[in-house]
Amino acid sequence: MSRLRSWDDVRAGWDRAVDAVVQQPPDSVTVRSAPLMSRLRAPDAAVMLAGAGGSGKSCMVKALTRHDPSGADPPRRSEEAELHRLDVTTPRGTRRIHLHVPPGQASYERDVELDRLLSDGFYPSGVVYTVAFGYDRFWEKEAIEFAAQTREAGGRIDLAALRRRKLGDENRTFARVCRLLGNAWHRSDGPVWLILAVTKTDLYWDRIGEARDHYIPGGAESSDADIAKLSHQFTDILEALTSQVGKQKLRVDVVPFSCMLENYAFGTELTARPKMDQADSRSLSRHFLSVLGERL
Ligand SMILES: Nc1nc2c(ncn2[C@@H]2O[C@H](COP(=O)(O)OP(=O)(O)O)[C@@H](O)[C@H]2O)c(=O)[nH]1
Ligand SMILES: [Mg+2]
Repeated sequence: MSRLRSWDDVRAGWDRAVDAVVQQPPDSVTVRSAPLMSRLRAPDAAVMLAGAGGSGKSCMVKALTRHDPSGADPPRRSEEAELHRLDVTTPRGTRRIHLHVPPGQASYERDVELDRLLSDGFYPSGVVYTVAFGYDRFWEKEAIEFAAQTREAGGRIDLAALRRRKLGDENRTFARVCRLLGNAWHRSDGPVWLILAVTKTDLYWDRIGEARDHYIPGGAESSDADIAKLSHQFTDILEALTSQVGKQKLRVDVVPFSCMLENYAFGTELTARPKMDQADSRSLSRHFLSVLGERL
């Protein structure tokens, strides 16, 4: 009988990804947009890329398909569901995947698209879920509201406050997606996988161990009581999903990711800068792709 993966195994996978930054692995997996001519071909796998708004989904798609994420079009709030037809080439061959990206913000469009994707009979065989350790971008309207609320409550807007707010939002979005996923995957026959992509790690590379312990059950508790509570909430949701779907059927990986080095700012105030260089960030992207390639 095969041994079931434990959370320690998941943690060891994370540590391998962190080591990859030093080792600079070669390219083993490449992704490109499917050529126009062959777009009608049925996909080998349907994959969903989900995560809260501003957690880095669009940048990840651009980086993985080798478009410069900081290039031409400015970042914007995604209102509509996107479908990317991608050819992923691994040492085992090329697989056509349909990558569905529902909008991340709590919105009517998001709910409709999530319900559609995860309704009876259709379910993704894999999900990449982006989480940003509280460094999700605030879109303009949200930032104004948050600033007003904080001022009214007599609070201070600092990095800790911004992160607490975003980690709370992240848990709510994750809970909703996991509820839908749990039901869809519970009914499905085949094996399924979830890769939690912990994005923007360049911004907190000096505290990368804390990010690991925040997202993988059984890690050390944060010394900040609010963060510790948020972490428990997150890992409870993850554990509930794995027990609902079953550890035999659901493979979970938690992998650090970074795809562009950009300052994190709130309004005009700079709150964090990248703490790694471009080569390290590329190594993380490459390692992430190799994990994705293994699941396909
Ligand atoms: N430092 C840093 N910033 C990132 C990274 N990925 C995304 N961002 C920033 O986060 C913002 C939101 O990312 P985006 O991909 O649009 O998020 P989405 O709403 O999930 O699609 C981007 O405009 C970037 O400013 C990253 O790897 N590192
Ligand atoms: Mg987007």
